[in-house]
Amino acid sequence: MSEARHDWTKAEARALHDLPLTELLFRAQEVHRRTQPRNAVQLCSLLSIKTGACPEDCSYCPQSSKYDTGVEAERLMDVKDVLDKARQAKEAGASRFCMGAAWRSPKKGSRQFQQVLEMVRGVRALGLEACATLGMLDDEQTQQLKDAGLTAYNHNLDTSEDYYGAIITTRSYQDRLQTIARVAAAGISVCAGGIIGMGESVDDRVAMLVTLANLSPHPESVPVNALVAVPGTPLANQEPVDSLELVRMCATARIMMPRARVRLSAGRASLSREAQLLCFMAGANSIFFGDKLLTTGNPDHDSDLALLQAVGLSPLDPDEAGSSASVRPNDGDQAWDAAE
Ligand code: SAM
Ligand code: DTB
Ligand code: SF4
Repeated sequence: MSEARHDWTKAEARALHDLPLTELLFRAQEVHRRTQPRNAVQLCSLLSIKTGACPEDCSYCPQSSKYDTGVEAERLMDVKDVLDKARQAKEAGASRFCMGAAWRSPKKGSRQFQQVLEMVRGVRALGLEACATLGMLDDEQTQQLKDAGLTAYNHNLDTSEDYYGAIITTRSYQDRLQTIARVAAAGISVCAGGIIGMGESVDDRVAMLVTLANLSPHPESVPVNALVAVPGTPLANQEPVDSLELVRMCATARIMMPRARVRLSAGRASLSREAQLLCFMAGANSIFFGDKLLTTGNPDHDSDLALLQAVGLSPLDPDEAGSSASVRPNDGDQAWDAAE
C-alpha cells in the first residue's frame, strides 16, 4: 500500500498534531514500523567548513554578520583538514558527513566552490554519504555538486511562509523553495526541515510540515531543530521549547512523510535521555553525532553511544543509509517487516 501523500491540508495536519500525545505516538509508531528500518538511527556528522560573517539576517543564527554573537569569522577550511575530520567522523561511527558554510550562496565560478567540490569527492571516496548546506544554488552549481557525488543537500524552510518574514528579511520563502526544487531536479536527495521555538504559533509549525509533505517526492530527510537561543541574536531571549512539543513535531512529521528520515537536530544538548527516547519513539531516526553542531554544542560521541545502547538502538548500517528514502519503492513495507 502506498502511503506517500502530497495533498495534506493544514486542518488535517493540525488535527494530527493536536491528538492526545499517547494516541499520536501510537499512530506514528505504526507508520514507523511499516516504513523504516527497525531499531536504527542514522548518525550524521556535521562540520562548519566556513564559519561566520554571513550577509543574511536569519534571526536565530549566531553566524549572521548583523549580530554580535562572538562567533569569529573564519575562511573556508582547507580540503585536507575537512577530510581529516570526515575520516575521524567515520571512525567514530558516522555514515553521513554534512558540511555547512555561512554563505547566502556560493560565489559563482569561485575557487572556494571548486574546493567544496573537492571536499565532496573526498568525503565520498572515504565511503561516507556527503551532504552540504551552502545557501542558495543556481542550476550550474547544483549540477556540479551532483557530478561531484553529493548525496544530499540541506536547505531548511525553517518556518511557515507566513512567519518567515518575521525571522529573515534578506531572502524569500520562494527563494528557498526554488533551491529545493533545483536540488531535487538534479537527483540530489533533499534534506529540508525547520526550527521550533522562535515565537511561531502551532499553526505555523503545522503549515511548515504541510509545505514539506506536499513536496513530491517528500524530502529524504527532515531535520527538526529546537532553537538554540544564542546571546546577541534577536531570538536570544526566547523561552526554551517544551520537549513534548518537539515530540509532537517528530511524530507529525513521521506520519505525514512516512519514508523520510526525521532528524532530531539542534537542541538535543538540553534534552533529557527520556525526552530523546520519546522523540525516537515518535519517529525520529537520525541525529547529528559529535560534540559540535556548527558553532554550538551537541552531546559527545560517548554519551550518544551510551544512550543508543541503553535504549537498544544501533547506528543505521551505511548500506541502508545509502538507500535514499525518497527513492525507495513504496512497496517496501513488507520488505522491512520481513527483514526482521
Ligand atoms: N547558510 C546556509 C543556509 O542557511 O541555508 C547553511 C547553514 S545554516 C546554519 C543551516 C540551518 O541551521 C538553518 O537553516 C537553520 O535551520 C539551522 N540553525 C541555524 N542556527 C540555529 C539555531 N540557533 N538553532 C537551531 N537551528 C539553527
Ligand atoms: C540543520 O537542520 N541543523 C543543523 C544542520 N541542519 C546544518 C545546524 C544547526 C545549527 C545550530 C546552531 C549552530 O551550531 O550554529
Ligand atoms: Fe547565514 Fe545560513 Fe546563518 Fe542564515 S542560517 S545567517 S544564511 S549561515
